[in-house]
Amino acid sequence: MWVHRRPGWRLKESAATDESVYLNRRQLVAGIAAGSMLLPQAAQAQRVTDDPSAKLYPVKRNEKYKLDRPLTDEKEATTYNNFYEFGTSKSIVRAAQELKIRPWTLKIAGMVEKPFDIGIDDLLAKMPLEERLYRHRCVEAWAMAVPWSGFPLKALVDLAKPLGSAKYVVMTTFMDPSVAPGQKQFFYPWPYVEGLTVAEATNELAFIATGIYGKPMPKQNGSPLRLAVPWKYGFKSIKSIVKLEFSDKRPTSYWEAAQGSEYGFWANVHPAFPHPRWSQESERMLGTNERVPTQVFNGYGEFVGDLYKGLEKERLWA
Ligand SMILES: Nc1nc2c(c(=O)[nH]1)N[C@H]1C(S)=C(S)[C@@H](COP(=O)(O)O)O[C@H]1N2
Ligand SMILES: [Mo]
Repeated sequence: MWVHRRPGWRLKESAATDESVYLNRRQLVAGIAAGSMLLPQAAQAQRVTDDPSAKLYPVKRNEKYKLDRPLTDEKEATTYNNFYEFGTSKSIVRAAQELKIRPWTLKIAGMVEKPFDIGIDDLLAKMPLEERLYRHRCVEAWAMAVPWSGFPLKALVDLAKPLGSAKYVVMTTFMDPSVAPGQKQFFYPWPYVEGLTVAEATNELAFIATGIYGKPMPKQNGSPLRLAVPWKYGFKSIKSIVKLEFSDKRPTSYWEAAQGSEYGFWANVHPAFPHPRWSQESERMLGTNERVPTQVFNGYGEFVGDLYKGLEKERLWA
């Protein structure tokens, strides 16, 4: 995932992240006081969090969404990231901790009955939270399988009350170069924007993830609101959303604006449509590095295949 001016994907793949970022500082101090740095596993795993939604998790798993492969190791899925706001490498965990996730306001705008703002904690209290096991396939050909917590995007669309004339849902990431140094790079079309048709957004698979592995979403994975559309390439799954706008015009999404010859609006996964610079026939699982064949719609054709009937002339596959 790069434009020719920024060969970020060629950077080292090792996502070595200093675990100390995650240690609960009080436990760390207590550990030192007790004369031992050997914290129990559970304490090691516990992340520092300024996220007041922690008490909401874990949420009940919806067993309808099955995986064909083992879950990716939590450490891998939460330390190997794409979040260009914080840098073009995969190791942006530390930089992303600068993001302030409270207060956090989501703007509902555009073609709706009545535009409104809603605070993240009010929204979380209104939405039907559940856990889903989903695959994730980055256009760069790495993949993972993770337990997201969150709610169907349809529940949020219903809350927003779009007008019948709205055709697209346009989502936007926060814009603040003072916390996200990547946004100082003028040749990227900030802020990050993504869009779905209203039909896609209300498909049962479209999910707003607010947590992962039974805990609130880490900042590096797109806290506090992040899209998960597992039949599309990963770049559609926009992170840290601040605005949901309804429109009758198709938006130009971030990667389309950055490199339209390589990334399109629909970006549905298909093994037989190569990226101009690499094959999409297989993918590499984070953690195990196992190579597995890529599937049409990332294996979710039974849910979403009907969405594209009559659109065969479009560039449906990234
Ligand atoms: N705002 C924003 N959202 C983003 C990105 C980004 O750079 N900025 N990267 C996308 C890409 S290319 C992928 S593969 C996924 C990565 O999500 P993860 O880091 O949680 O695995 O986030 C997507 N959402
Ligand atoms: Mo990606």
